Amino acid sequence: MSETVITYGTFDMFHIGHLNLLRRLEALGDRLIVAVSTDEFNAAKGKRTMIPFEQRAEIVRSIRFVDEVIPEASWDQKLDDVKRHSVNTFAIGDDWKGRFDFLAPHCKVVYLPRTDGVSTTELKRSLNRFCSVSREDVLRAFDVLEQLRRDFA
Ligand code: C2G
Repeated sequence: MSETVITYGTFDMFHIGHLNLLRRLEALGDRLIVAVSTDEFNAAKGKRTMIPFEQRAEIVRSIRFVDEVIPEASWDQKLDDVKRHSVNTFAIGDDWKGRFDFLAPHCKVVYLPRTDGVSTTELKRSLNRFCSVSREDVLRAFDVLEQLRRDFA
């Protein structure tokens, strides 16, 4: 009897926190379905994504222990998904603890610990810091240019 697990998420800028979660889900069953939030649904969630849906879905689909990727287009599709795919376990990170207990009459509901220290939001902040040039860098560059101008005047 196959044990089907389903989870939902944006999976923007795919990182080790996402991979750790999906790897743990693999251990909960023998078939893993991942519902990836569409760009439109992310807008409804108030989330701006860096990577468009098709690419986020393709990255998740390429993970060897993911068996199927479906779009997550609304908050209200979970129960239909559980029934349509004969899901045995719904699982998601514990930042959602309690939010999906309404599924408990239809399947096991599991909240797994998140991976500390990594998030898409933090990655975006680090990227901004990495790419932004500080005022001090600009002033230092002008000083060097000014010195070069004097040296070669
Ligand atoms: N996650 C994690 N550790 C992190 C970051 C994320 O375990 N450091 C987990 C989240 O708990 C979630 C999954 O990875 O289970 C995907 O996270 P997001 O892409 O942020 O998805 P989210 O916005 O939580 O969307 O209907 C449910 C929503 O679509 C969930």
